[in-house]
Amino acid sequence: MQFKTKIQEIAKAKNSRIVLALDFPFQTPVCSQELIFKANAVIEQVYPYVCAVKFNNHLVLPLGLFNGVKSLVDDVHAKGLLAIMDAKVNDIGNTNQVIADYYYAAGFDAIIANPFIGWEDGLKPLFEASRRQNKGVILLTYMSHKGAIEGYGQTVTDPVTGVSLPQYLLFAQKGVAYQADGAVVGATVPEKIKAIHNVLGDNVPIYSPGVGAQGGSAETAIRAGTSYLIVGREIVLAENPAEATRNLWLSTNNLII
Ligand code: OMP
Repeated sequence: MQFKTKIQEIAKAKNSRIVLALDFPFQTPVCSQELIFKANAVIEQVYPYVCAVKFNNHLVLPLGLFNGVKSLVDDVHAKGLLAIMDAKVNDIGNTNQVIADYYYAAGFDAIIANPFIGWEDGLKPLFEASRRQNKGVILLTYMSHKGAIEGYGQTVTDPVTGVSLPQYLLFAQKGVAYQADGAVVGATVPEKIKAIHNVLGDNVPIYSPGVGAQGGSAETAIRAGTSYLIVGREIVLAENPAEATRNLWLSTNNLII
């Protein structure tokens, strides 16, 4: 089963479109045991309300992939959730494939990549390696921060068709052509979500970070076409992560998936 189908089934069963971003603030000296304990505690509290967990450098750098993160990925799976690696893969194809193979060996179900690198000798080997291992590739399409306009928002001319259009719409078209498992579009830019959703239709689900800490609204994003909300600090830094997640779940679970 493809990653996008797997996550859809879990989301439907749990009536949740929330992806937990398991990001903790910088802290030294690194105490791996404490960090793993904190991460386990958050997973334990929020798993009933989420469909997946996204990992970032926040945990891979201090813990290491096989020394700490893998045990958390195992824990995520044991809770019936999927694990996404936010590697923002952005290199030549051979390097991308090695990066992905390590993350997949640690058990990750999908990886986030940057489409600016292009297909031949860039994304293609990554997609091929991912398909072979039945893993998903999610492509950045319009990021949630202000500076995203400088890259994802620029007007470009498609070298194949000669047509001028916004970069993010060209990335959306490519996401459909590559049969990507998802497109990341910031919850902070609902008008872009709408425009990208028009191109993606039901083929590629939208993942939106930027709710809460970055100022985006979950409901507005969903109404614009988002399928999954990626939420970090609003949950992880909350006094009561379970309550914060449950509140977000309650405010979004009546919106049709
Ligand atoms: P919070 O802002 O704390 O909810 O975290 C958002 C998470 O989504 C972080 O892990 C970011 O690195 C990630 N993210 C964005 O915030 N914006 C993007 O455009 C893309 C991502 C991402 O790829 O997940």
